[in-house]
Amino acid sequence: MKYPPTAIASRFMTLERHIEEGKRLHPGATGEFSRLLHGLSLAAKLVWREVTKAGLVNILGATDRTNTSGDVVKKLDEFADETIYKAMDHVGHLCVMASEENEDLLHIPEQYPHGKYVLVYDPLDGSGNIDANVTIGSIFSIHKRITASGKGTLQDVLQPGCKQAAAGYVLYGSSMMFVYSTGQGVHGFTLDPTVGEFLCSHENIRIPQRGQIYSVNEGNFNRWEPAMQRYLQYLKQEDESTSRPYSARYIGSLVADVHRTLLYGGIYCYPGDRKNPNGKLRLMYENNPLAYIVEQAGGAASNGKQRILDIKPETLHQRTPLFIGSIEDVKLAEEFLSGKR
Ligand code: P6P
Repeated sequence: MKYPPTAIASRFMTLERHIEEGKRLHPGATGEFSRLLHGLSLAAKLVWREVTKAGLVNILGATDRTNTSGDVVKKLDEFADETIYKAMDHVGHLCVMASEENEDLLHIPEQYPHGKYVLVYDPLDGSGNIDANVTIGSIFSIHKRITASGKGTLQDVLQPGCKQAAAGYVLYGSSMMFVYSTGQGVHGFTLDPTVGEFLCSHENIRIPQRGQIYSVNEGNFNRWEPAMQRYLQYLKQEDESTSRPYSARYIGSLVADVHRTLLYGGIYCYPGDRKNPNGKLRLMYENNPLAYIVEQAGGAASNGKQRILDIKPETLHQRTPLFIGSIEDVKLAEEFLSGKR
């Protein structure tokens, strides 16, 4: 062949073309879905533009608000939340949205058509790291509505993660990445800012069956249940035959820690503890979309006892513990937590 296929494909495999070609894999796909994902990629670029100049303009720092989860709301949190909502509210394919930054549902303005999808998102995860210029990201989850028509309801939103139609995340780091899945594997795109296009850089990401990295905030060690403490001590023991000790990596930005786990393998844990029995991370717009992505890449995600994607949500901002990563690592964690080890 005149040109090596990879060189040409990545240069011309834009996110838009990938979504379009993926559409052909979905019988009966109407193109609504593609326009939805395209709208999200536009919103991501608008957020990226502010994130990259955050240090230069007065958009760093915190507002005087805390959100539903008790986190201090950063100015960029607010900007990202509003940007995603306004980029998506008029596309005509959504019946309702929900976001970490808003207690209640985000309804579609009356004047715009209501579509058959639901968007749930964390506009800027890891925002505690913004002022330190550490990688942060946006996380999104898309469901098909359950109600027939009109204004979307909580019933349309509170669906188990296994019902997701698509999920993904955006990384605002050393480069900007858009990682998504519609159930046909996981694909990563890197923004080429010179042309403003997301180009395919990570086609069909597969997570290693087992890794040698654990990612957890060990500052909470003394609050953990003994089984969780035993699990971590096991990973730190010297045993070449089982490739231990593992290395510790913790960025403190969920989307960055999970992305590294997706590429390198290993496990990210945010366990419950005696102060916060359900941990810190939210099911609907953090754990579910990331669990969908990691499972699509051949990994696993559990709350320590149950598959994340099988959890029936009760409330919009509910938290669950999270153990996510290589399938063998998540299984081992569950064995410790269930007392089998
Ligand atoms: P801790 C950021 O606020 C976040 O929700 C995740 O991005 C991150 O992984 C986690 O909290 C860090 O929490 O308790 O380790 O500081």
